[in-house]
Amino acid sequence: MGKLAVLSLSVAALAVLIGERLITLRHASLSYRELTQNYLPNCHHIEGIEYGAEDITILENGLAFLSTGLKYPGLPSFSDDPGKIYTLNLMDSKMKIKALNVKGDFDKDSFNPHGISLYTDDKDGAVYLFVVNHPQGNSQVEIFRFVEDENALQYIKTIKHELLHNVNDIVAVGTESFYATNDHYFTNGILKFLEPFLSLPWCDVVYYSPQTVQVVAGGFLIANGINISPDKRHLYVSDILKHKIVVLEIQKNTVLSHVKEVDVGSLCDNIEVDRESGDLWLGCHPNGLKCVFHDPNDPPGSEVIRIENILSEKPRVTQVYADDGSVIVASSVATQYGGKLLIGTVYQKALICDLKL
Ligand SMILES: [Ca+2]
Ligand SMILES: [Ca+2]
Repeated sequence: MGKLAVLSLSVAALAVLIGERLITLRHASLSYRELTQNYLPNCHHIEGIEYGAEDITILENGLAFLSTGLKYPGLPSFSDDPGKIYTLNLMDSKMKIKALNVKGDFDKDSFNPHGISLYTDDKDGAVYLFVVNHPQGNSQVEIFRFVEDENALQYIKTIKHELLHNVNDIVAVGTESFYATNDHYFTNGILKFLEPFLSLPWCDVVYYSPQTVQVVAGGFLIANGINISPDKRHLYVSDILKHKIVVLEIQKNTVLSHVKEVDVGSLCDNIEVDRESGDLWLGCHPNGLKCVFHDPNDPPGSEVIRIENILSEKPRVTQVYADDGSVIVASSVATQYGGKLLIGTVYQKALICDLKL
């Protein structure tokens, strides 16, 4: 075969591959999906949140923690200021956020908080906040103790490990131990881009304790949110580009078994678990491409999905809220407390609504 023929065949093969990839990505990002509005009563934006509240979690007493100001490579961000953690007391009708002051030897200027998780120590009632942090684009986990009477975080320690290379979310299971999701396998920029483009399912879940660090589950396209059942027996992981929540059973901390996958029909990001019912609340991106490219004239929408009875044979998956982006853009987390639903976003506002009875 002549050189020209080889070249022509190679170009044709590449064009077919790229075409096939674009079709696959169009399906994975649900970019063709039409969203029907599904509103809740009495929604209003939370004053003071303008640059995202990517993750939110709530203490048993109704105090919500909001991780704000994320700067994530490849996604829009609209402020150069360092990120902050805020609290919002859902038992107080004023609904005013308060910035948590960080005490101790901690670099606040490079704080870039992402996924968060609370852990209450049964022994003394101390509350710990675990925060995924990306200073200078790196990945590490910060552990703080919450000092309630000062509305402050006492810095305790930073955890870095080669297995914790692209951490997205965490769930704390002890005062120094947690499970974490990596949302990419590669750390190099171009390879990171190619990974979802080629649908490489190489993302994983890592267990960390001071004694053991190891990969405990793999095969995710993009492992995003993670959380745990109230009885601490099951982990839930969102495989965002597969539109699935993966259920894993914890045999031992480092031995997990795959139980099932539940289709959610949306790109679900963080997972919050109702401590009484065990229901999962998911902040989801109804259209992944719009979320990445963010055209203000055609903004990404927001969607909240609830899963009831996830461990039963017939889990119930319900859409609780949907907006085309005219109210709230790029929802990444949803969590409820006392009849209120809080919705946070990757790079825009946060919303609070009344749940329908
Ligand atoms: Ca989280
Ligand atoms: Ca996330």
